[in-house]
Amino acid sequence: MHHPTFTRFIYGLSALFLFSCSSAQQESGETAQVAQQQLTESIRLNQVGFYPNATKVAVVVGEHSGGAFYVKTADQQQTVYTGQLTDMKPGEFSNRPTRIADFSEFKEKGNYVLAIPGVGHSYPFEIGQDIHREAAAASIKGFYYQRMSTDLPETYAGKWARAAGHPDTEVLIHPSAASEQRPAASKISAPRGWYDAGDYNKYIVNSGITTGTLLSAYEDFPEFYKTLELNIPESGNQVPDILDEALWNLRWMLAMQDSNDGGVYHKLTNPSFDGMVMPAEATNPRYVVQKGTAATLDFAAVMAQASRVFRNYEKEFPGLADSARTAAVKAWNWAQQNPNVVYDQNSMNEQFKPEVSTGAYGDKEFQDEFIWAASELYATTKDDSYYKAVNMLPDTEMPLPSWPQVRLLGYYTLARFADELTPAAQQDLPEIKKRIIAFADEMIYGVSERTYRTVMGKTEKDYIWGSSAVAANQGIALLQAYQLTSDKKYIDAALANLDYLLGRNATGYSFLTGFGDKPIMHPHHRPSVADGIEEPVPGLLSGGPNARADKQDNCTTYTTAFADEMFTDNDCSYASNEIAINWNAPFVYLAGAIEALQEKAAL
Ligand code: 9MR
Ligand code: 9MR
Repeated sequence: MHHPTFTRFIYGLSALFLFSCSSAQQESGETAQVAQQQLTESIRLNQVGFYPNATKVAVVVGEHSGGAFYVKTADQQQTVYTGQLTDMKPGEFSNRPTRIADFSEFKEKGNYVLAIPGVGHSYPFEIGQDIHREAAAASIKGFYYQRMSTDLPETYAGKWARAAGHPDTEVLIHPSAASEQRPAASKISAPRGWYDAGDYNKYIVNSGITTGTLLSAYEDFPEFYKTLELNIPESGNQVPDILDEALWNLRWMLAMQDSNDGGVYHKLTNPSFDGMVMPAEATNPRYVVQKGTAATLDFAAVMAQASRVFRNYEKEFPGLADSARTAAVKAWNWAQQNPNVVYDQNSMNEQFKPEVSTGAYGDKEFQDEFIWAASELYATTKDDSYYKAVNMLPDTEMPLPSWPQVRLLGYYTLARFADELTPAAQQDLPEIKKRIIAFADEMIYGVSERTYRTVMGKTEKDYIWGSSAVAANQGIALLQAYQLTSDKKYIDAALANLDYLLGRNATGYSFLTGFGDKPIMHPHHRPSVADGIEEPVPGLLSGGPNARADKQDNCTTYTTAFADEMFTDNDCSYASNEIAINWNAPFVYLAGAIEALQEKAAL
């Protein structure tokens, strides 16, 4: 049985087989010349496909004389569109020659390849409506595969079925987290949640932005998500699957709050990373560590948002919205009393044993967490005091969201509920909207001059650890501007970043497992490494190129040193090829939002 997310992959393989057969029977003339072309990885395009009326761009990399390109039917029998490559431009980071094939004018639905004499033909791709629907669904389903404390039976997980790992019902209080009511080595129960990434720990800070982004996807596009079925155990209940999935993590997060004081533990973790084994085999002791301001405020924000969202599902989850709201308020109050508790793993390790060496997610600056938590609490309760408790516009910065930087998540929420807010926020809203639009304008400035024509890759700074989330979060910011203006240029730019993630990039990979003809196959992801199945767990987003990756993970398989190419599809590479929930979530938003908006934007 083929898993549905692999159909495009399988299709690609059979199409390649077709090409090699057809090239055996050659005719003469130009058509035959093009038909002789072999598959080339030098043509970079969204390997999943294109909407009929959207911009359609491929980038051709390498020495070449230019001239014509051809869009041909997938069997290569018919040329359906002829265009001219642009003049050569050297890549911004590598200096490699690049040319653009723009076939936006061609709008017929179907399956095609792009062929360039002297270069070869591209992977087959599809033009059609709903072209990213499967990827949008699979990237949420990716969270299901990350579920802790439960079996993944074959009915839902297909060949990636596995036994439950990490019950987390007897979690030790680490000495750094000891309190009078909960002394060191006493136990709490905090099951469920998602594995953070390729490792088996769960971290509140990273869960915060992740879960918030998924809930925002739903809040922005509820009608779309009501129709998106994922084949998870809860499918078929009255609740959209994306919310059922989010709830798996929310239930865990709730258990991370100390009900005695409202503070939230920074993470639930082993002392050190597990080996590359399946979840059920990873049985090291688990701890909750020190409470912190970042964790507690991120928790407050997410619980306030969850309360708002699940208020509409009172019948299915009686009391959930109230519990989430109470938890959010308690967390907020703790942070008011403890506004500057940094999680500093090194100094914690100097004081307490056992030492903890798993992911730190140590943020030292909490202004943005206060803004986000205040925005969510205010939007949910309409109580002015939250809004007034923080300086919402402390400076003119518009930092792209990432795990240590959540200011804009607050602004997005304020913009989303602009019409329902009290006068306290009304005075700032025009400015907040203006800044979101200006931020988007700044991102798209110069994009048509860039070699890959994507917002992603404007500067080397985009290629950090988890750069795929930079691309996806830029896409989200662009979509906020689209929602505010209905100006198509913003959704076009967001779509170009989705093209980037699915193949139009300097590495030539599709970064979403199971999608495209050259998807990553060897992510740093323990189940994918240990399960003995060739294909990695589907619907997971690789971190992507990272200018400093070779120095961070010391893998020896990097082949270039250029920022946009510093990537290796090898499971040794946690600095360029790990998967993580905070990278998947913005992909979910980006792909889902574009699907939801395709009609309005006439894509
Ligand atoms: O598997 C770990 C991954 O999730 C982290 O992102 C990464 C950086 O903290 O560390 C990985 O674990 C490695 C550890 O740091 C060093 N020894 C090898 C571990 C597995 O490759
Ligand atoms: O995403 C995190 C990245 O910003 C940091 O530079 C990196 C090193 O501290 O850690 C990344 O987060 C990892 C976390 O610490 C442990 N789980 C895997 C995460 C993704 O690699």
